Amino acid sequence: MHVLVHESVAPVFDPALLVEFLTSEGVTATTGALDDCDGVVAFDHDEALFDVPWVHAITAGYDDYPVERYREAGVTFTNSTGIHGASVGESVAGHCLTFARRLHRYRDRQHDRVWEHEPYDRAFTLRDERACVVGLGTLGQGVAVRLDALGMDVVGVRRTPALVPGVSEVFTPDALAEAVADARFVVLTVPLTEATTGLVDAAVLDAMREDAYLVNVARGEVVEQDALVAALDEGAIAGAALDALDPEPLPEESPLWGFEEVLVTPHCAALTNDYHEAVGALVATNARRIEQGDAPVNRVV
Ligand code: NDP
Ligand code: 7N6
Repeated sequence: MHVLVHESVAPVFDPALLVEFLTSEGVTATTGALDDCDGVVAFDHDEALFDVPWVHAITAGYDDYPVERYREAGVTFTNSTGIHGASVGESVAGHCLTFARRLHRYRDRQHDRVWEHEPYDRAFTLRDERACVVGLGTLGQGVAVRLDALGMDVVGVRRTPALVPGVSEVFTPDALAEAVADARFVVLTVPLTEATTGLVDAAVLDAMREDAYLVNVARGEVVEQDALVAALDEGAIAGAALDALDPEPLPEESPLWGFEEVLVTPHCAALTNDYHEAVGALVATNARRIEQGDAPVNRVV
């Protein structure tokens, strides 16, 4: 089994780090040309991947990969769901704490060397506030347990209405407007699919409280961005933390950069200095399983 680490991973981590990790796990791994490899670890699709028996995405989301064409070409395709609960959970807890404790505004003022309190009615605690987490898989559960630990009342939305740790009530997608109505924070942790494209539209934003914050760590296309800008402009919601945008990078002229109550981050909620190890552990497991004729974990097709 020879695994090739594709150059497309470079924006996330140095490909050599994953080669080194896989080698330490006893997996033959290299960078370079795609010839003669049994598997490729990639961040982006490339047409040459149709000629490789197995493709592993270093991401949980695979909306950018031509999954049906892999199936037709007989390519096994696996993803990296399961590794982002702690990183994204902590990022979202940070977003909520930032808005409640007003840290973004103090950091803004620090750059101007201004020592000044926020208006008295602005600061609050997360304790007893409600969060609605839309999508209760790895990300959603990672978010839910952390917000629950901060004393929040956490409800969630998923297709199968089973409870998960930290969540007091689960709604199905048809009841999204009802689920978000009482929440101070609405956190998006769903995959981008046909059903979730534009899921948060003007009607859902309208159903949210005027003092509510939207946190999007899913994909930009899950939110109708023009409707979000309108809701922020009109004060229909209080603000937003946006790690996933449409398009990425967010264009310089986007009005989203300019709102005081919007945090824009460059799709980094999951990034940690050991990301290559988390991906590498999945790749090593699958390299062994495929070699032994077992089904790989995280198989998409
Ligand atoms: P999972 O597959 O573990 O979880 C997905 C969850 O979404 C499941 O609970 C699923 O429901 C639910 N879901 C699916 N469709 C719908 C729908 N139409 N309405 C409501 N809920 C729905 O995925 P992950 O948690 O690993 O990742 C989720 C997404 O987050 C990724 O696809 C990716 O786009 C994004 N992501 C972003 C990161 C970042 O850096 N910002 C990092 C990692 C992922 P059910 O439980 O019923 O099946
Ligand atoms: C950069 C983020 C995912 O889907 O969007 C994330 O896993 C990846 C590593």
